[in-house]
Amino acid sequence: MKPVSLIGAPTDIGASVIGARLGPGALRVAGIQRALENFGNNVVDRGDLTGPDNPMLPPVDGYRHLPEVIAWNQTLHDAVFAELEGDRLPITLGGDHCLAVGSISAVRHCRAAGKKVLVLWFDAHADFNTASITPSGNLHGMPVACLLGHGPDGLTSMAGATPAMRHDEVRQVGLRSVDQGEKELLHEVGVECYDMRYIDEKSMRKVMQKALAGVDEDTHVHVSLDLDFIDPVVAPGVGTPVVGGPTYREAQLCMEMIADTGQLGSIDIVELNPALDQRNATAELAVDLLESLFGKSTLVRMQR
Ligand code: 4U7
Ligand code: MN
Ligand code: MN
Ligand code: MN
Repeated sequence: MKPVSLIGAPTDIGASVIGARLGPGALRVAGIQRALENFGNNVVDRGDLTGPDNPMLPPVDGYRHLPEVIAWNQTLHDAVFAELEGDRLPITLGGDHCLAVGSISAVRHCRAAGKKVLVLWFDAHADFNTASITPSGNLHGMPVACLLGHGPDGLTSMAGATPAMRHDEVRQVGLRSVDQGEKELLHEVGVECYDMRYIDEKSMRKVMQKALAGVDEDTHVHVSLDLDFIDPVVAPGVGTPVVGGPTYREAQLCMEMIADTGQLGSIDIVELNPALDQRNATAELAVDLLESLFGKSTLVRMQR
């Protein structure tokens, strides 16, 4: 396994519910570094990035805090890029999900981009809004659209090439709250989505087999984990909870199946809101899921 770098991005600049700025601290309190070291990983905590404060202003032309969101993402992009160029595995500790523009643009931008890239987007939401269709103006509801070229210049061109990603390089798992305009755009663009109905009908195992189809030794897998992916009974510490999500074990299975590929290259842990959490349970859950991503297994029976 590559050496790991933790990068804190303490901001809620893309959300309207504040509190995600406290996420990196809560993940550290939950023991993120020690947990990964226990698997024999070399882990360095790079500390927290800095960026503009959240001015809590209303949207302008369909976007809230666009200049501030661009600033945070450019800083994160540069930090993630430096880790990838150093052949390390960066974990972004968010912060809200607008940050995935910066981290994933860095994946596209780096040397490893000679490789194939697969982004696995775990989320209750599709994050596929644009200025004209967003119900909120919140940029944490737009990062996938931005990465696929639908968004403001400052966020679509961060990887150098625009768009940063092709639609068939992103697969979304766990969707259950997608706005009407978003749904239409998702279909038009053709993003592969495994919504909750599909997960219920086919099982998480089938879904992950499909989501991981085509991953080979030449693939960089990026995991973008919005903690509102998991059912809020298990993961209450998020700003935009949606009932009816995956169970603890279903979420673990996703991570275990990704670990089995051996192709994990970079991670975002986002949307943790410690101000809404219950005794840091959601941060501890995030650490459990990370352990599985790095190969912790409940397997007792012999491997086939
Ligand atoms: B998250 C929403 F309208 N779609 O755009 C929006 F429902 O990163 C929610 O997935 C976005 O947590 C949630 O504001 C963004 C809303
Ligand atoms: Mn999200
Ligand atoms: Mn979400
Ligand atoms: Mn959210």
